Amino acid sequence: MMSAQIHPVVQFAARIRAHALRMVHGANASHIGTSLSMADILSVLYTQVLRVDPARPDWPERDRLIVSKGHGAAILYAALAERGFFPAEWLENYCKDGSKLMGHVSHHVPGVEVSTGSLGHGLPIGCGMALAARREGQAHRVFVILSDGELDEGSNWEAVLFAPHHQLDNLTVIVDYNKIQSFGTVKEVLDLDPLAAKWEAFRWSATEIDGHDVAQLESALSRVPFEAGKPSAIIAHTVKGKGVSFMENQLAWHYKSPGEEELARALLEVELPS
Ligand SMILES: Cc1ncc(C[n+]2csc(CCOP(=O)(O)OP(=O)(O)O)c2C)c(N)n1
Ligand SMILES: [Mg+2]
Repeated sequence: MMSAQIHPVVQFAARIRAHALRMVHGANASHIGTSLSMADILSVLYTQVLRVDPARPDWPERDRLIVSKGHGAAILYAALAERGFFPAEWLENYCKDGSKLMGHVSHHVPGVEVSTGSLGHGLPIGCGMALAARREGQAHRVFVILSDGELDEGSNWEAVLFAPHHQLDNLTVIVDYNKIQSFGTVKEVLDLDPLAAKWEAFRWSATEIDGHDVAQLESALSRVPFEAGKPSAIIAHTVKGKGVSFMENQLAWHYKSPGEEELARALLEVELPS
């Protein structure tokens, strides 16, 4: 297939996957599986959903995105560069001395709302932002991407209680439900199932989708809030390492960095013909 016929969201996802692989390799850094897992979610958000202006990262009416799984910094920075917030050349210095692009999400980077990486803080902050917007009569929306292992942090569940109590229907959570955390599967470490039912029980409006199917992502994200007066939760079933066959569902790629030969093989799988 010629790239001209490939959906722009899929092209964007392929480009940010390739950037993230090069960045993590260049820095000998961890967390490539984490990045690949949310590539399609970020692509749909940045190409179809978020009302942002790369020329004015502080535009007051912008939608807010908090990537609470801050160890996924590489692919967020890649998405921001592709969306035009800063030059793609910056990505070459990811995680290196003197670079703004630190290995966990940093608010010093244009387009980033909040520094994250200490897991469990993104949703509480997102609740505060959504409540403030409501009280000040502002129309922007707040989106928060959480990882599944992150849900072991109790702070999330206080926020899950808080948001529906305040009827924060300007708040949407996307859970990157890849079923793997740093030292084992979610099932082994602390089982979350039935996850959508838990959010519903806390009075969120929840839906489950395939987090790599861009049509499903677009459909869900374009329908928020699912119900007036309720926050929305999208449980996105994903695959850690998605897009690189030898990384998919492999715990090792939470920490391991691809060497030269692994990078070359991975790029062959993710890059589209130009
Ligand atoms: C408060 C806190 N505790 C522990 C860690 C160390 N840590 C980094 S990533 C991670 C879990 C990764 O799994 P998951 O949250 O499912 O994210 P994924 O990479 O699968 O998207 C942990 C425990 C952390 N960053 N913050
Ligand atoms: Mg996980």
